[in-house]
Amino acid sequence: MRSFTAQAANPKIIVEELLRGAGAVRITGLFSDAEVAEARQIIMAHSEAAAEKVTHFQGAAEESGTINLQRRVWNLLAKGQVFSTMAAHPVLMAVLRRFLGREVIMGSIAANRILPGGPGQEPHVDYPYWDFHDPESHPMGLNASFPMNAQVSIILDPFTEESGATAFLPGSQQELRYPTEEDRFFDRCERMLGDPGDVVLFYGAVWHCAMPNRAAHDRNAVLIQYLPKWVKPMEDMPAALPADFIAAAPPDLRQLLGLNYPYPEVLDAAQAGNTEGRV
Ligand SMILES: O=C(O)CCC(=O)C(=O)O
Ligand SMILES: [Fe+2]
Repeated sequence: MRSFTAQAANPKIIVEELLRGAGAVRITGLFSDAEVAEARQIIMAHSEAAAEKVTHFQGAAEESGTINLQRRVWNLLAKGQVFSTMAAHPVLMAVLRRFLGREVIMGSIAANRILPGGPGQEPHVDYPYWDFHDPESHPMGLNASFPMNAQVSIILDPFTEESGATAFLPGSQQELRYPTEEDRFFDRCERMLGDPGDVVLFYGAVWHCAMPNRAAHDRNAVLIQYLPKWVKPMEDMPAALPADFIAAAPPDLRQLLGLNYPYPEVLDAAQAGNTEGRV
């Protein structure tokens, strides 16, 4: 996986790497120690209760009985200003705008905390591809040459092989399908290693999964999903945020929340109560 400093994070080179290279890049040192500490503290506090929140890929966890050791914290924008800063970081926005279009939106921002002893996941592809076991539920001819997802993992604890750094198979994004046993994912995968404050940006069509945490420390990351403006977001963030948060949101954040994109709209004049009509 190629690594860039924030200053050297050239969107053109990174987008090429996402589409036709490994499918993932690291950007080092994007967030300060203070930002990492604040985000981590909020996530730890919100995930203290052992109650497991819904996750989409429990996989091995259900079998091993370790379900409480992988915890999600959803709707992070409502839980601390630092998460808005992270989601709309200008270095990320420049890459994402090139990759997914200038009007890119956010589909989800959640934390994944894997406690010591916690389980990994099954290799998968991310929303909106994650039901790709059933390719016929998607349009005919869909392929990976134009992307409908980008994932950002903001690393808040050391991501090592031992602590369960995300595994991925470089180049697999080009196939746009689910891995099977014959793909021998776990024999061939690489790991998204990094330090707190680093970011891994990947195309969610690349086969990947969280790995078991065998370290003595928690493994926290903020996971952000970005989508083209017309893909239905996974989380209904505007509905989950207070009205005053939305009223005060700066322009990039409004865009990420999907507030600039008007569809679906009621375009029938009578229904819209618009006596002058629209067309
Ligand atoms: O936390 C990780 O390492 C990856 C999580 C992931 O891929 C997912 O939940 O879709
Ligand atoms: Fe994933």
